[in-house]
Amino acid sequence: MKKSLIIGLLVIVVLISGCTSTTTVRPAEPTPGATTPARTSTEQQINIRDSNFVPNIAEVPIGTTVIWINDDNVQHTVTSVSGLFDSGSIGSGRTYTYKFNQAGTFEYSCTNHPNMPHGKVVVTG
Ligand SMILES: [Cu+2]
Repeated sequence: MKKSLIIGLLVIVVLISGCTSTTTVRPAEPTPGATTPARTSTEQQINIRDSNFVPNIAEVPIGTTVIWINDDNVQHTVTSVSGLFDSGSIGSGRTYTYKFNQAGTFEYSCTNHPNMPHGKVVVTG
């Protein structure tokens, strides 16, 4: 009689522990909308293609992050004429980003290829 009681208790303990083990901690799921935070600032893409900045003149609102993408098979640079920014050499398929926090016209060139047409970013306040 006592043996069956002990076995019964063991069964209960196993059942309880079995139940509690199902309440494992779930990995935190991202809340909807939290995957793209701070997407308030705008972005402008400029491709470097066939040794040209495309678009050659980009007009953007203040606070815009400009992303240059080198689509060529040679290295280019995005170098501000006024010295405000300089990407250094951008390899093929690589990018360079710069955020424009002031209004104005910002001309830039490629120091690797002085004959490349200069590009311009026109930042409007
Ligand atoms: Cu170049």
